[in-house]
Amino acid sequence: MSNESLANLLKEERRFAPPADLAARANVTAEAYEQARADRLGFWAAQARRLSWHTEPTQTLDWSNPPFAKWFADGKLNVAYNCVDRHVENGLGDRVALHFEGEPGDTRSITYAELQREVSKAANALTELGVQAGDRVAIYLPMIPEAVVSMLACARIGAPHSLVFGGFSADARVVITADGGYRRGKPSALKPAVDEALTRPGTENVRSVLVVRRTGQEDVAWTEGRDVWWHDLVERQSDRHTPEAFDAEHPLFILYTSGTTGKPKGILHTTGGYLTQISYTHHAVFDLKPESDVFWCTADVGWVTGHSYIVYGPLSNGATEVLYEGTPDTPHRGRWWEIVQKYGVTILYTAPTAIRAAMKWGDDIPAKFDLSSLRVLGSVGEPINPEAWVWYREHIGAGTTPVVDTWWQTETGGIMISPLPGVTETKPGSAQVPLPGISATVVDDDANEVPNGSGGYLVLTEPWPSMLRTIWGDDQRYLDTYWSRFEGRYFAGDGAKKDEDGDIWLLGRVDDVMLVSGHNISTTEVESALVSHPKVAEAAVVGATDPQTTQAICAFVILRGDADLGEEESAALVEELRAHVGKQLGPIAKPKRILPVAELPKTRSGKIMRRLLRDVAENRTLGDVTTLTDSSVMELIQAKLPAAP
Ligand code: 6R9
Repeated sequence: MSNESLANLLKEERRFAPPADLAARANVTAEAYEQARADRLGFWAAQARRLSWHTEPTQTLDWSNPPFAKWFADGKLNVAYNCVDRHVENGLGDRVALHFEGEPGDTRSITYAELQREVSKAANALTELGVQAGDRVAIYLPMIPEAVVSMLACARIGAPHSLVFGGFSADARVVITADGGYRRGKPSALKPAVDEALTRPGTENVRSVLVVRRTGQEDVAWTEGRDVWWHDLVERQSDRHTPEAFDAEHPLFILYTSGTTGKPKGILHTTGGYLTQISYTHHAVFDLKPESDVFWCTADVGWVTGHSYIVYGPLSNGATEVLYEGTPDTPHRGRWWEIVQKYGVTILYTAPTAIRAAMKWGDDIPAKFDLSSLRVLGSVGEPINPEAWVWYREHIGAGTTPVVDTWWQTETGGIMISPLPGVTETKPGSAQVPLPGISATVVDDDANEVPNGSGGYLVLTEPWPSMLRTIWGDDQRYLDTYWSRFEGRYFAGDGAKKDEDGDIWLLGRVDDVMLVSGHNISTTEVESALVSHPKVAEAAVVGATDPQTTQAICAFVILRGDADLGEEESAALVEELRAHVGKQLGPIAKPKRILPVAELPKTRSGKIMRRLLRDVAENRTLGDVTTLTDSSVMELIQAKLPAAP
């Protein structure tokens, strides 16, 4: 990629200062950046003291064998104790930890004292099933309290969990699942997928399948001797359990990345450094005041966002949070806003895909609900188009609530680049600045840091506490994937640019960058230009092989308000959109083809699978579609496609 690559195309000049009252009471001020700059390791050692250690660490970072990091290596702690018991010991047992809202409307509020009993029973149950420290447990559950309880029970006994999200592989001792969950108003079975997976090779170690009854479907296939109901086993356990302290580097979980290309990577996270950074970032980025805030992260617990910002961050900080099982449009398109109103949610953390869907459904829907409790809004998962960012602030945040665009990955464990709501003057569409204690920059092909105003590759230049420790069972792949592209620096795989102030803008995965007549063009910028047109709700852009220009830009767009156009109107709109992009970004970025579609292919974490759209644009047979939320989407898109020009 050349230095003018990922060219500085889109000009976004809107700026939003932090609200004065929030800034005056903010958990973290500008001073934190100074402290961390002066003594990065001292800064993280201080953050580690947010936790209760069984044995206080005397070491901070051991980087003697890079890139294999050890953080707080001589410390010992128990993660579940930190997320549950210590709050009860501190007199907060009656505080609600989880407000659970089931999709059919059933609800359950669980206090920290209740959570302590539930986690203790589940830990005792796993022990009865023979699970010991170091044994793996696979979890495949809907968004119900038992998912959180199971994860904490595993952490409590030192059994690394692996949440299954999409494709199933169960190299574990025990699998925890449910008969089913509710999605889009209907019970949807889960256990058959587990039963099927356990017939495959590599699953011989699974001795038990622990099954939560969620939907009460009648015909649950049962393997005697292997399957056991949660309500039979867990309910009869003692609700007391003494947590054992584990080494700071004891494995906490393995999470398989969706792997848009290639075979999935098992990302390993460990105990002390992970919890330190997750707890700190949740406190800093969301300005969490545990005594008064109601936090809601809408992610699935099976995604890293759910691990870090439903389970470990909020609970380590003693937060009260919402856990919602279902989809945003069941039974109606105002469901989320109804939940915000009902529980008085103050901090909402969601993904751009959800924001764009809400935009498409119309401003009038959130306007029907009282959203005045909200005081911080977060975004994660993809670059957020400036238009979606501004809509989020305007229509969900009453035009006053700060929006924090948080960049991070499964591999980074926690948030790395983000504004701070009481400090940063925000810019729509930019994650802006590395958090205190985090070092990131943008480099060119030759590993030189690019000047302000230029683009290149995002790299992380110093180790951080919640970094992945390796790819499970494959140290070489860990080295090759992340540490070989640029000597001594972590290669994130994302394109980025620095603006004139040195703030960072993420431009999408480098695999998605398009090469058009010798220019590198970012999919994100063309998508943002399309979304800034009033008729476009969502856009996905890919580069399709082209004999004249190397690649040609091909755009798939979802129109706002479900507009259904005739052929002529549609052709006119396509021309209008091409002109609009040309005006915003220059003629080179004009899409060659624009195709209105009803849906886009997405992973369960809301990321657009551009690889599949590239297959369509190049008239190829589709690649692997197993991580799609809805595989019928691709058929609809293909049916829409005229023969290639
Ligand atoms: C947390 C999570 C990681 C990839 C990452 C990047 C994209 C996430 C983003 C963002 C731009 C943001 N990504 N947050 N891009 N701005 N705020 O999403 O983890 O599922 O592993 O994905 O997601 O491309 O490299 P994961």
